[in-house]
Amino acid sequence: ENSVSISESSREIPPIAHPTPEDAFGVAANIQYHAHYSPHFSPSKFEPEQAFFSTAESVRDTLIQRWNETYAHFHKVDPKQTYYISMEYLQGRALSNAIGNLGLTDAYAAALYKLGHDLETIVEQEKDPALGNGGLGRLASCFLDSMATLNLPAWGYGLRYKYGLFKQKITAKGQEEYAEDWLEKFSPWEIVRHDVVYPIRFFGEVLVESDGKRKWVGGEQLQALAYDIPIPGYKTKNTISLRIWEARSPPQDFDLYAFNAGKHINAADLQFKAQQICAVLYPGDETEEGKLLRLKQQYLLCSASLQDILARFKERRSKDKPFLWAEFSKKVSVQMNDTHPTLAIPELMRLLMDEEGLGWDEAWTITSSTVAYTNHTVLPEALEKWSQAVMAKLLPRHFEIIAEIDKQFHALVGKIRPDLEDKLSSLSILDSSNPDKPVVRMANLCVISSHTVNGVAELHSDILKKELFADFNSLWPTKFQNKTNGVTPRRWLRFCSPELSTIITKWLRTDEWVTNLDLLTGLRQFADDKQLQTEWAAAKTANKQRFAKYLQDVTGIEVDSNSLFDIQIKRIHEYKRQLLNILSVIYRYKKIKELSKGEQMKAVPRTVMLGGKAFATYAQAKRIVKLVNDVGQVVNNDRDVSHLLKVIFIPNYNVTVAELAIPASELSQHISTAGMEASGTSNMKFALNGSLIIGTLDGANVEIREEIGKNNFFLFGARAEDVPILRKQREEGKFVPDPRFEEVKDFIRSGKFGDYDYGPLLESLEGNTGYGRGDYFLVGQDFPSYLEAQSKVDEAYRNQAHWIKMSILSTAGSGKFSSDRTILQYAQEIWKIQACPVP
Ligand code: GL9
Repeated sequence: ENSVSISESSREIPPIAHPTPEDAFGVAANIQYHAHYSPHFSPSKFEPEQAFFSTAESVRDTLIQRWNETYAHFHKVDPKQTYYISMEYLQGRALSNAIGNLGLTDAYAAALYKLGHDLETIVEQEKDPALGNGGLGRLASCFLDSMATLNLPAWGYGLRYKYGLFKQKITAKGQEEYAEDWLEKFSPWEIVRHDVVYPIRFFGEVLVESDGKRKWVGGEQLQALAYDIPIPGYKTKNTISLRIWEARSPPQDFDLYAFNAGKHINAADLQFKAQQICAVLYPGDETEEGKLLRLKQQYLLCSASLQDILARFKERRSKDKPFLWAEFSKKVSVQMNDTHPTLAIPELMRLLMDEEGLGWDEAWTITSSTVAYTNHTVLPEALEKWSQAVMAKLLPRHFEIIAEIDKQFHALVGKIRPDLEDKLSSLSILDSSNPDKPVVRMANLCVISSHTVNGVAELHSDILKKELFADFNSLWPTKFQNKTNGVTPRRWLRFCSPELSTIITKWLRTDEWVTNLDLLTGLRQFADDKQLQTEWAAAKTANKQRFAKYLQDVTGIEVDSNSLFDIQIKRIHEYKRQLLNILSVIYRYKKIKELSKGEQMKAVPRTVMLGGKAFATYAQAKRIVKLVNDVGQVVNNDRDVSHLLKVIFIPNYNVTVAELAIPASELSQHISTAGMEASGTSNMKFALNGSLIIGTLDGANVEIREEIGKNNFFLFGARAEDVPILRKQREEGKFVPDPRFEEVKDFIRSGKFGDYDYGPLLESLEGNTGYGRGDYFLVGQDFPSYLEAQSKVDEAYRNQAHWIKMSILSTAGSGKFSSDRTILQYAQEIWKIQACPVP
C-alpha cells in the first residue's frame, strides 16, 4: 500500500530535525548541515563563497523562527500596522548586521574558525544589493531597522529589481557603467512566497454596468509574486519583513502551440514582457524619464501592496472582531516614500469601490485617513509629472479616479476658500495649461489625499510650508509636519566601527547607547580627558589604516594614514557641489607648489577623497567625475606635492564602501547650495563617527550644528533665504568673482589637467541666467568663504588634542540623529501605532 492518506494534523510542519544555531549542537554544526544539505555548488567544495552561503542560510534559520513568531504575534494581537511603500531600498550587506543584531557575532566567528575560515573574509563574499539610488533608498533601509528594533508592527514593500544601481568603473574616459546583477547566483536572504500572488492589470478599458458601477476590464494581465526578506531588530525577537514584488506572466500564458510550431520566442512573449517590468531600477532624482515602464513599476508596487494589505486586514477579522471598513484606518497606515508610490491613492480607492463595493465618500474617507506622504526634495526636476495621455491609456480607471479627486478638490476650495480660487491652476492635480502636454502632478495628488505631509529636516519642512506647498499649507495648516531624518546606530556605528564602539561603551559604562543614542551626550564630560583622547585617536587611526589598505587595493594609490582624511561621498550632482570641492583642491595644489621648502614643512598633509555615481546621461556630473580623476593623476604624481596632498576618486561608491570610509573620515564635506539638499543623511553618519563637518546651512546640517555646537562645525556659504537674491543680483550682472576663483579656472583652461574638454563645465560657472547656467549653484559666490573655512580646518588640525576633542563632541552631539528617534516620531505623530513586542 503506497498511498498515504493525509490526516488533518499531518498538514502542519513537523518539528525541526536538524541542528539550529541555538541548540546544543551549536553554530558550526548548523553551518555544516547547510553545506551538506542545502547544496548550491558541487559537493565537497567549501571555499569562502560556499562558506558564505552556508553561513547565511544558518543565520536565516534563526531569523525564520523569529519571523514566524513575530507574524503570529501580530496576527493574534491585531494592532494597527504601518506599511512603508518605497520604490527604493539600499539594504547593504546583511550577514554581519544580522548576527550582530542576534548577538551571535562571536559565536559565528568561533564556528567559522573551527571550520577553517575567518568571519571577515566570509562577510566580504556577500553582494551589496543596490535596489536604490541614494539617500532616499538608504533612509528606507534605516527605517526598517528601527521599526524592527522598536518592535513596531510595521513593514516595508518594494520591488525586486533584477539589476540594481549600476556598477561604476573609472577608466581614462571617466565613469563607465556596468550592470549589477545582485541575483547572479542567488540571495540567501529572500524567501519566495508561492502562495502570495496578485493579479495586475495594465491598459484595457472601463465598463459601466447597468447599476452605474464601473469596472476595469481587458488589457494585459500579469501577476505580482512576493519575496520576503527578514529584517531582524537589535536585541529583540521581533523580525519584520521587507516584501519585494516580482512581475511575472500567469504560468498558463506560455504558448505551447506557438512553441511546438517552432516559434520559440513568440511562445514566451508575455513572460518576456513581464520580466522587463522589474528588470532595472530607474535612476531616481534626474530629469523625468517619461518612461511607460517606470509607471508600470510604480503601479505594480502599489497594486500588489494594497491588495496584500487588504487581504491581511480581512484575514484578521473574525467573529469576535467584526468586519467594518470604517475600522480600516484604525488598523492600517500607509506611508508613501516620496511621490513614487502615489498610485497607492487611486488604487486604494479603486479596490474599495470596484472590488469591495463601497461608495465614493466612504472610500475617500478611508483612503485619505490612511495614506501619508513624505517629500524628499524640492528640486523641480524631481517632482513627478506624468502625461495625462499615458496615464489614461495605461490605467484608465485610475485616471478617472484622479480626475474625480481633482474635481472634488476644486469644489472644496470654491466652498471653503474662495480666495484661493485664482491659485487653483497651480494647486490642481491635472495641469492642462500646456495643451500639447497635459500632465498629472503627483505631488499635488499626494498633498490633497494624505492626512499628513512631512519634510525631512526642519529647514526643508519650512521650505515646503512657506514655498513649495504654501497655499496648501494655508488651506490645511495642521497637515504639514517635520520629521528630521535619522540613521541606524547599529550599522552606522556599532557594526561599522567596533573600535570606537568599544571605547564609547567603556566610557559610558553601558552599551545601552546602541538603542538609546541620546546617551552619547555622556561623552561630553570626558572630552578633555587625555586617556579618552588617546584611545579615540587610536581607534580613528586603526580605521584610517583599514580604509587606506582598501584604497590601495582598489586604486593602487598609496595613502599616508597620518594625513587628514577629507571625504565627500554622495551622488554626483551640481547642487551637491563636488565642483566647489575640486576647485578648491586645485587652488590648494597651486599654492603648495608656490611654497618654499621651509613653508611646506608647516603645511597640513591632506588626502582628499571623493566618491559617488553620476547618472549615466547626466553629462555635467560625468565631467566632474572626470575632472576629479584628472586632478588626481597630476597631483598624485607630482613629487613636489604628493607628500602634502593626494586626491583620490573612490570608485563604485555604495553602502559597503560607506561602512569603510565613514569611520575613517576626519573631515567630511556637506556643501550643497543652501536650500537644495532636503536633509542629507551621510552628514549624520559622519558626525556620529567623530568626523568634523565642513558645510553650508542646508538640510539637516543646520540641526547637526545646533546639536554638536557651532565651534565644532566649519560653516561657510550663503544662507537659503539669500540664494534667490544672490541669483537675481547675478542675473543683473552684479556679481564680482574672487580673483582666486578666476585663477583656478584659468589653471584648468591652461591644460594642466589634460586635454579633455572642460569647456562646458567651466561655462556653467559663467554668464548670468538660467538653471544649470550662470552659476545657478553659486559655486563662485561661495568660493571665498569656502576657502576661508578650509584654512580654519588646517589650523584646527594642527592642534591634534583640540581636534580630537571636537571629534568626541561631534559624536557626543549626534544622539538626535538616530533613526529610532525619527521612527518613534512617525509612529506617534503620523501612524498612531504602538510597539508590539514578541514575548
Ligand atoms: C533625497 C534628498 O535629496 C536628501 O537630501 C535626503 O536626505 C534623502 C532622504 O530624505 O532624500 N531625495 C532624493 O530624491 N534623493 C535623496 O537623497 N535622491 C536619491 O536618493 C538618489
